[in-house]
Amino acid sequence: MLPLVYRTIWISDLHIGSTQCQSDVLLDFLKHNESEKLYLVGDIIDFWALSKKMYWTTEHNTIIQKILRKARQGTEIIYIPGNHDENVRNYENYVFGDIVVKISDIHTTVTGKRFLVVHGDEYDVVARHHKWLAQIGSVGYDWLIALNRFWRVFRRLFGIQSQFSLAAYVKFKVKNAVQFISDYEETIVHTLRNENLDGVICGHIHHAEIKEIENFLYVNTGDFVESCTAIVEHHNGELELIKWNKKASEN
Ligand SMILES: [Mn+2]
Repeated sequence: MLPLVYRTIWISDLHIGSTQCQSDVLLDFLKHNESEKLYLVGDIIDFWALSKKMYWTTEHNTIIQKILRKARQGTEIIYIPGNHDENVRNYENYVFGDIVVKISDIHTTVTGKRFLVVHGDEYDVVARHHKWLAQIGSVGYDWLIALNRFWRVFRRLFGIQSQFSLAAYVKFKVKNAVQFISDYEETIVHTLRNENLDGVICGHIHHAEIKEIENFLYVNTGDFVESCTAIVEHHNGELELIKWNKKASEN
């Protein structure tokens, strides 16, 4: 299968160096998708996780090599650090193996639309003011839903009568997660909508989206931890959300 070629690709929240990174899917994505310009929108290498436990597989090495090779072969690569790789923020405008580090960037589409590209943790009130809480809160709610399903089966199997309703707890968590996402989107859009921009392209909350809010395009790249998503710009300037799974490339 020939690689798909886009004008621009945005990926974020890869969390390389943590056990959470879906490195096989990510590598497969990098193999089958090329672009003139590639944005790495933060939380690329997870230094938080690495500082707790050294975890670096050969696949993680291959991913880094693959990205560096793209840069060498002419893809313009811009690395915008996130909060899990915030130490890279000290290297603004440095060039590492043809990859430029920027705190944020303005991307202009082929049709002239202007987007601020930023990781986005600065718009997350929780991450900004309660770093420890954000670290605990990074447990995904999809995971809770799976746990709830398991708990229900388990209870039925063993006839357990439980006062504790995990379902209610999960519902509460999910409601909070949904509320968190909408608060985040609202904060970002309200902060940026008078800045002479057509929209924002960010990551951070691991929830991919292309959505118009009050005439402002809110775009989120998602992650390669749970959803394995990316945002691409086609040669006509159209933005698309892509969900990658390994099977898609085998056809
Ligand atoms: Mn982040």
